Amino acid sequence: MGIGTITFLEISFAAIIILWIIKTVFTNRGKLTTGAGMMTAMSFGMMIGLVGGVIIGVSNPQGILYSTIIGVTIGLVGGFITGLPFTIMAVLDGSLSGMMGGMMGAMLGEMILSKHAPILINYMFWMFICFSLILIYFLYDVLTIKLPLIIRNPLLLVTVFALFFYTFEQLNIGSEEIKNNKGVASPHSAHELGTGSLSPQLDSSKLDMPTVVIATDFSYSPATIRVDEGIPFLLVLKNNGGIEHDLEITNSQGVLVHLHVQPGEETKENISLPRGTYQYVCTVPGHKESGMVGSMIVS
Ligand SMILES: [Cu+2]
Repeated sequence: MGIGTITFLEISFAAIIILWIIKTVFTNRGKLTTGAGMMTAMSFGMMIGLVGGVIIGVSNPQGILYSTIIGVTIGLVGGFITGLPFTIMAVLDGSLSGMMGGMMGAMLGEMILSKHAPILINYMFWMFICFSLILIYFLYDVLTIKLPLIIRNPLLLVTVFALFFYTFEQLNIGSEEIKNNKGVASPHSAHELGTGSLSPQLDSSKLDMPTVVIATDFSYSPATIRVDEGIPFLLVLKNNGGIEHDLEITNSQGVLVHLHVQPGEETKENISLPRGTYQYVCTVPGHKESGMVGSMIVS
């Protein structure tokens, strides 16, 4: 999934702002008050921790422990460095705020559904840009330095807004996708379980409603799926467990279905199977033995 819809241009923009803040703080050491130093270190540490933590949480497949450690470290380093030119108090303030931001960001990044991740990352990214600019205005105000012409130039604001709308455009594509997948969130699987009582209307709804199987550590819900022969359907595997799982159906000809999913994420595949009863299992070693077995009845 990487880092969502953040582009190279946006990353460069953020990098310039980060370097600018660090440069301003270091070149003006001694001229800034302890209060200003604490405020700078706290804001910067917290923001960089939040954004870094969210990005790590979303893109790191190894789980919340590593995301938290990396997120907290990013915030800690950011806050520490920014506090360094000031006092020990600013270093302490920056480091602790950075750790807090990193921890919250990582948790949020891990918890969010993968389809919502680009929206969250973009939101965090633009929040970061906005607060960084405010921080720059603050620093220059405290230093009573007139901002360089480029900042006072209205063109900068125009550029920022243009970039924002450019990203916003991409966000709309994201939400369009979410609208189309709305059915995924509602477990249609409950319908599949009650067989005899299904009305014709409910049957026809299978055409556009996906069949959702939820994997946990270590079972499938539902353990039995009934589908109609000859009608392709969307099989969604959602992982509510803490480790990776998959769902595989094999027969004598080989693998018919294979869906693999990381914790907190979901994958889907359009499938159509001939009449019969199929066993689906998780092929991660030991999982089948622990109970990750289900059956799909195609009739
Ligand atoms: Cu498994």
